[in-house]
Amino acid sequence: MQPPCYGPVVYEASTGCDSSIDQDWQLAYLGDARNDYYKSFKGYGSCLVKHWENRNFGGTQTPLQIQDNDMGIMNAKASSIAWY
Ligand SMILES: [Ca+2]
Repeated sequence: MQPPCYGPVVYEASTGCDSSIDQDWQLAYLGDARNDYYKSFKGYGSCLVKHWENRNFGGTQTPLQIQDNDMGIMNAKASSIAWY
């Protein structure tokens, strides 16, 4: 059972992403309230976003995306995330 989660969440870093395709930020676990929860996302700060099915960047992963209004096989499954 997950705690309730209301509306969108924004993960904020001290700077946006740079112009090279390397990893700028990462989060090994989305947290109990966001784990296996959301079905869409949008990247900000010039960041491309990758999601993983499991914590610590394990399992199925998505390609780099700016946003996705329907995460398909990753709907309500993402557990870790990185920004490029
Ligand atoms: Ca998961």
